[in-house]
Amino acid sequence: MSNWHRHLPKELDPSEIELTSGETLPTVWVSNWKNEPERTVIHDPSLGWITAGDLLDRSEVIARRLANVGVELGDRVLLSATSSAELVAAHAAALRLGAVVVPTNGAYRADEVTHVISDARPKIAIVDRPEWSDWIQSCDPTVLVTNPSVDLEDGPRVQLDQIGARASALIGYTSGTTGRPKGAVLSHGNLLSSVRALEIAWRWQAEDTLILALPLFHMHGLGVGLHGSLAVGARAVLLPEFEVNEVLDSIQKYEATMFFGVPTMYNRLVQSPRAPEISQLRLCVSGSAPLAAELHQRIQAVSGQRVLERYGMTETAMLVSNPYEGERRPGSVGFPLPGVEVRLKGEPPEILVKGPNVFEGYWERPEANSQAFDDGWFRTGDLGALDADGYLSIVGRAKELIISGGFNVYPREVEDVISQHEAIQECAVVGEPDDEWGEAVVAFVVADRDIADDEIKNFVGDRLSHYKRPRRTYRIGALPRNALGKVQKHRLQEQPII
Ligand code: MLC
Ligand code: AMP
Repeated sequence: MSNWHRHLPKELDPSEIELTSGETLPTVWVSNWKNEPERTVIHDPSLGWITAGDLLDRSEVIARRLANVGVELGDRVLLSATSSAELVAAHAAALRLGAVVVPTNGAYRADEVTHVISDARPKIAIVDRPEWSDWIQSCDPTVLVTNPSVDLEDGPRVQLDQIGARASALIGYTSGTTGRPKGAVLSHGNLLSSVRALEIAWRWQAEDTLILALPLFHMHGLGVGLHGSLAVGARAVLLPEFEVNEVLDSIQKYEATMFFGVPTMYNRLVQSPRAPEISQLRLCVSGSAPLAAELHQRIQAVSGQRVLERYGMTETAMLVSNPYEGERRPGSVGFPLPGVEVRLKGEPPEILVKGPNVFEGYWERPEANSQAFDDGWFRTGDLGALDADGYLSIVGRAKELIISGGFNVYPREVEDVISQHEAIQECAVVGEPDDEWGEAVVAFVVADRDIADDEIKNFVGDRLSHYKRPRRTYRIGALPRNALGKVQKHRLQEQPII
């Protein structure tokens, strides 16, 4: 299935499309910045508008500082901070130097941080949470820790923008279909081809202004929102958190044209009496989790806005999107993006993908890599169906994954923590349908005494990110198991609650 011509403007001949030009993210960004240094590109929450020239200079200064402390081509640089122009400059600096950025969720607690540190072995960590310093240094005292402004000594001039499209740009931690979080290594070619496809499909232009309230440490905010804006030479207004009135005020104030969000954000927006204000945007995109058809229709009823739903993954960047022109079908993710091939295989049918955007493998995980690919096709772990018009829908998951408010939660990780609780004999964690979060994390436990929801919530919250905490805990007599002793999660809801 590769009917991606359905994304192209009528005047564009498919043979003219070049997604992989051999360039890298920073060579494209730097060329834009040099062409128009006075142009405003990023709106920082406290500093206001930052120009292309500022980013060019600032990223060079930081790159020199990084090189001065020994960061070399291919070294990993961990980045985790609230959205700011400083973070953008640090990100660009690391990439310009040929280092590999490891974006890391700021909600991570000690064990999650030390897992990434010991696995990726970064040379430096640029973070804005003081408690992380101790966690990082306790795990690897050789990692230098600094803040997003990278207040290190200035260094001499260094060669920048020297690497090629095949060089690694990012390692995004994800559990994939199984196991502990592993690093998906994405090259510049992967990431650039993906934003080029979006540029064409979504008619993204230099005149656009995006309201970017997504965090800059996952594919959606970073790989789509930030990378796309910088590659197109457009503007992005960074909001450090998602707050409905702040988003709506920013749309007015900065004459925004686009908003990208997860379904939970749209659910909150549509409840505001000011929701009709989103009608003035040229494009609203939803992704990272299923957008309920009912929510899609409600947004349209309230604001006239036909949200464009798309589908992507950490390992692949963006894969499939509803069309800019033509029907944006509620409950469907649309057609493969330019360059992307999609097929369904097996029973139930799993979505397999190929394309210049698809990563080459997980960081130092040869075994996981051989399971992740099927004859060159990447196995998404998502189940799909195609309708008669060629629209793809995601109908389920073959992988054990809960998506809560757009963040991924791996039940196994939460189960491992709950099992350490003194009163718990065994437990199983699943996602429950939830109007606000899409899915809510809930735990079923076998315990020798009553267990309050808050007890498990706090126990997990001390050890894992806040969004992994079970919202509810149900005490049951025994976990349902099959003849082989495997827990039957689909039968948990049938169990009598004690
Ligand atoms: C916050 N909370 C969550 C949560 N976010 N609980 C479950 N799931 C979440 N995602 C908790 C808080 O800790 C708090 O708990 C309570 O819920 C209310 O918090 P809030 O202040 O209302 O939440 P807020 O900070 O506004 O965050 C909501 C959100 C955020 C939707 C803005 O979750 C978010 O930024 N989501 C986007 C995730 C994202 O970027 N995903 C992209 C992945 S890339 P308490 O106990 O204090 O009340 C990807 C690939 C692709 O998937 O295709 O894009
Ligand atoms: P991540 O590992 O954070 O990149 O999450 C990727 C997963 O998010 C995919 O494998 C899907 O299960 C899910 N996902 C992303 N976009 C959508 C969407 N539009 N609809 C349903 N699921 C989605």
